[in-house]
Amino acid sequence: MEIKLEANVLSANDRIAQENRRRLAEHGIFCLNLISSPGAGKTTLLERTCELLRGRLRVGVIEGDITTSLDADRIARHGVPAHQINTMGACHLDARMVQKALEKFALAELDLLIIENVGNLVCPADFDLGEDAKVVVLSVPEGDDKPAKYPAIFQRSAVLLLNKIDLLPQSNFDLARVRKDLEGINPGLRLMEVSALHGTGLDQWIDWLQGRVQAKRKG
Ligand SMILES: Nc1nc2c(ncn2[C@@H]2O[C@H](COP(=O)(O)OP(=O)(O)O)[C@@H](O)[C@H]2O)c(=O)[nH]1
Ligand SMILES: [Mg+2]
Repeated sequence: MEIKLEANVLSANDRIAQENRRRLAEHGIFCLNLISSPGAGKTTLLERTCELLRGRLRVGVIEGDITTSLDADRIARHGVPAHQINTMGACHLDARMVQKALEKFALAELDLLIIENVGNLVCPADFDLGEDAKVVVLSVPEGDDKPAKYPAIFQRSAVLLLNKIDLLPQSNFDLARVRKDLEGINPGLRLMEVSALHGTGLDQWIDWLQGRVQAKRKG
């Protein structure tokens, strides 16, 4: 019974996610669902991304948090349209929340929409929001065992941003172990080593974004 209910909730979510996907495609907008544990550096990465794409791509951001508009405020300071969703306790965003948030954007004026999901490596993996791709952020202090322990999100993502690479010298994080585990989980996953704080390794991320936005425009 419990399983059936979950299946129904997920299929209702998938229907709305498809509507979101159609809506975004009409405007040629490339959309990402950014997922990590709390504190991995999602908002810092988005702030850097907004700075680096200024004058190149028109970016919009949806921020998901249980409460507060702290993250949307951080993004808005960069002159980028940002809307906050408060889930009031829910551990993930769902497609309906995103559908409502889309109303607040001038979609004709966007090339790229990034959705920062609620900080959590588990539930967000199961909910399609209508994005083109999921991007997972893992940070060095979280430990090298996380892909093995939470494989679903690593399996379903197109890119892994390994953030806080500046902290590698002070940690026992084993990058070779992560690469080996990922070969079993998702050999196609693009791993990019970055430091959002220091702005290192972000060229490949910006190139990837620009390439995907261009491909989406051509449709
Ligand atoms: N050392 C280091 N700290 C970082 C880096 N990126 C983010 N942080 C810090 O990690 C903390 C959490 O960052 P935040 O962007 O709010 O993470 P979020 O919860 O995933 O959105 C903040 O104190 C950031 O300054 C990084 O590349 N290196
Ligand atoms: Mg954040």
